[in-house]
Amino acid sequence: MASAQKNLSSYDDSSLPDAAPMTFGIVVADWNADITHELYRGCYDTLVKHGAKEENIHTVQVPGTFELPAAGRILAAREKPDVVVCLGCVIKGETKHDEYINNAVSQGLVNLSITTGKPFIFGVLTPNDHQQALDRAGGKHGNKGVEAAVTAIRMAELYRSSK
Ligand code: DLZ
Repeated sequence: MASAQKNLSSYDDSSLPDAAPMTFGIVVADWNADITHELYRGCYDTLVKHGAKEENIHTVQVPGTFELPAAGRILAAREKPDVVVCLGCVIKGETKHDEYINNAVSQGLVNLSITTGKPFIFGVLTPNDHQQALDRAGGKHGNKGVEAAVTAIRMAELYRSSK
């Protein structure tokens, strides 16, 4: 029987769509700034590397990860970007604050994506300790801000094709 499967593309660096016509919002939390500002750098540089124009990348800083959904909504309404990337880092501590924040933010961002029809990208690290965060912000596990940017470009393409 003939297969109806689509050949899935690998979306490595060379197969990503050109980001030149796309517009982006980035919200970055300042809590754990040594980590989140590195995520931001990786994200921003990756968007530009793939053709995004600097004037089409709108950035907002917020105090902590908990503020990402509210600020993302404000940024989306103000600048009308194709996609909003939200970057933060919540490190596990002695209390359950990380669970409350991470659950609220992941739920908040998916709710925004569904209710607005615009993609909101979850670029939040949820490490057990500071070293795990460093490992994912330019360390041995790469920079998750780069991955968030790649996801944003793919989702911006999908969003633009739906308009
Ligand atoms: C309060 C708090 C704590 C304890 N830890 C973090 C964290 O690890 N990462 C982070 O981004 N934010 C943290 N915050 C701050 C909250 O996200 C938020 O800014 C405050 O609760 C005010 O709403």
